Amino acid sequence: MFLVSCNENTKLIHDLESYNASMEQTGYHFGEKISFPIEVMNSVKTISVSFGNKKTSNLVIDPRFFTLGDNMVTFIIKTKNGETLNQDAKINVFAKNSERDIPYKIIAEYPHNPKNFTQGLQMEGNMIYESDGLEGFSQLIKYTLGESTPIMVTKQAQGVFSEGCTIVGDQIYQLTWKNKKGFIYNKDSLALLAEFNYPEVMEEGWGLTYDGRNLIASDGSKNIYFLEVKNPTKIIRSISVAGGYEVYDKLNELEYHEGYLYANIWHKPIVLKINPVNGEVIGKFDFTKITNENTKENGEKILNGIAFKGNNMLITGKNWSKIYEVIIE
Ligand SMILES: [Ca+2]
Repeated sequence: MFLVSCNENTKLIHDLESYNASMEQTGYHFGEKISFPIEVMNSVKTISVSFGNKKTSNLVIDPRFFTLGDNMVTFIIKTKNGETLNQDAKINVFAKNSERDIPYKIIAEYPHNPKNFTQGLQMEGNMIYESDGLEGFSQLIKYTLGESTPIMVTKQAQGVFSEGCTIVGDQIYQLTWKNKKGFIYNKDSLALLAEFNYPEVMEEGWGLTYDGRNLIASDGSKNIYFLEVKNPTKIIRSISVAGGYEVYDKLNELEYHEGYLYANIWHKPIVLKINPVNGEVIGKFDFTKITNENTKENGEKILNGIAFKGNNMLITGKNWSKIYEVIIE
């Protein structure tokens, strides 16, 4: 009897595991129900989903429990034999509509200092504001587009690794990677005005932008956090990002422009256009060609820098020697 039950349990877990694995590509959408194959359901009394800190016995993909993108869950199965079994699974939730490839044309190239390990890029007027990373080399600089010599430089203290930056009125906000804090500078002089702690839930500081109301930050996950400007430790709301057929994580440099959020992804030659209301990716720019040209001799020289010059996008990367101006078609 024991052996039979043991074998049945092994088979049940195996069936559940292969079903869940087979569904990773297909994914689910909000409102759909997870329907397990009949051979699984035949041996099951109840099945519930645990997310670690919360649990539901409803198998509908409900936004109260699931987020867009990948969800790491554990299925808790009570068998008809009265035993409890656990099976870990990745449940992918996709956006309602598929993202489209956005056509573009590169219409201009400008110099970019290849010493700059770019982590944040923004343009205002004819001026580029750039945050550069690496310990011992971290800095905030400003220079005229077309020049690569900065007209102003603020170096970071030893031990600080700078990340994304954004303009908020007459100030600049800048994140750090692992120092758990950010800095506020005077936009004209780049003089340091204040420090803040970014929210505890953000494991690291990556990208930063501003939508006219809130700071918007990434932390290297699939999540984007909207922070209060006056107190950036406070999260106003957050979104998870996914496309119609693909999950994305490691969201990095950000730019908010005309109602949409643009993000590039760590070690990928693409820029996503995201609906900032719900996290759905609506379009994707493929910058494989310029990324390959710039990444040739060092794989860490990745695309990481999005700014807007009017309605044209500016793209650069870590240690790239150029900034590209992109007209969106
Ligand atoms: Ca940016």
